[in-house]
Amino acid sequence: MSDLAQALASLEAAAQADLAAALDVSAVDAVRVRYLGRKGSLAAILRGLGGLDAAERPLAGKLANEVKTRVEAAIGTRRGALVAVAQAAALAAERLDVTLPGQPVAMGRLHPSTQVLRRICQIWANMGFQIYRSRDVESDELNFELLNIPAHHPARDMWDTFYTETEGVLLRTHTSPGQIHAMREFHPEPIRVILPGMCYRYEQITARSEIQFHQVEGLAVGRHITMTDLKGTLISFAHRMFGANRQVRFRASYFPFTEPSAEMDVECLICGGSGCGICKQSGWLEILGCGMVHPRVLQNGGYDPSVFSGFAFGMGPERITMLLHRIDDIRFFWGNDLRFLEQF
Ligand code: 2U9
Repeated sequence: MSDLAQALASLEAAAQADLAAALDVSAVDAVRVRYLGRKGSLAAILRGLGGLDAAERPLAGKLANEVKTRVEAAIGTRRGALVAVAQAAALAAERLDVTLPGQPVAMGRLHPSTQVLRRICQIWANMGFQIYRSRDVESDELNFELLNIPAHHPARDMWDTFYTETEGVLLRTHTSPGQIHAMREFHPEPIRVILPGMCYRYEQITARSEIQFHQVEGLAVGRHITMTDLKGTLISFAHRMFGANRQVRFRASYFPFTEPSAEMDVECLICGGSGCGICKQSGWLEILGCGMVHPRVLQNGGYDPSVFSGFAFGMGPERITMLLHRIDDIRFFWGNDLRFLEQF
């Protein structure tokens, strides 16, 4: 027994001496392995416990544990001190190197419909049209009445509307009320404006229709503006937007605020006119509505329709984005799904 106590005492003394001599963390770790490791000195002593009398074993085990605990504590203390010294030395030596390359930041980008909306606006700006913004919450008067869509007129069925709890206040169903604002602001000067913005319709959400979507509408008012100006201007837009060689065609249509009214198609972007699933085998894609501003609407804007005339048009950037990128479901636009958005 006293032999064992002697061996433990000298083990502890040797470990303390080695620790005092250890000048870095790896030297301390080597001390741990040497004395406390599985093949270390303490393990060797403990294997000798088997040779003791059964009565002596508990006391011997206790002694060995006490030595082990003290040596472990000493190792921890020495290690902590050396780590602190090493850190202080590193801080002093390793100054901030501002020439190192920075951490790359994950860049966001514009929503696909914003990208197309901006391209459309840029083309119209290049053609001399000024961007005119107006409110999303509108009056019944501007959204409908002044656009020649009186209450109870069957044409109102073309726009399913979100009404607010305030009588006569609604979410605009098109950007057209902004054109009344523009006319009333600028008359009797001539106008060339485009109106990009969000519109709202109380509709079933399906692959083809959403309750919110953008529109870009345009308006030109002046003296001697004719249907020829409308056609030439819109053809020029289509060539800038879809390519200089694209065929376009106009079809007669109906809108309450224009007379005559038309829709413009471009040669199918997918098949080039030979017929495919996207253009329903027609070879044509409808991209906008247009017409000569109805005299009553000109009058509501403050212009004398016997002197002034104008043309107007409207298009849906989401629809155009879908055609350009072959997106087959409009719900992707406001679905906030990164798997969709990160493709653009
Ligand atoms: C005023 C005078 C005339 C704007 C027009 C259209 C035809 C049209 C739709 C196309 C796709 C909207 O996004 S869409 O669903 N627009 O077809 N818009 S003429 O005419 C106006 C507007 C205001 C004072």
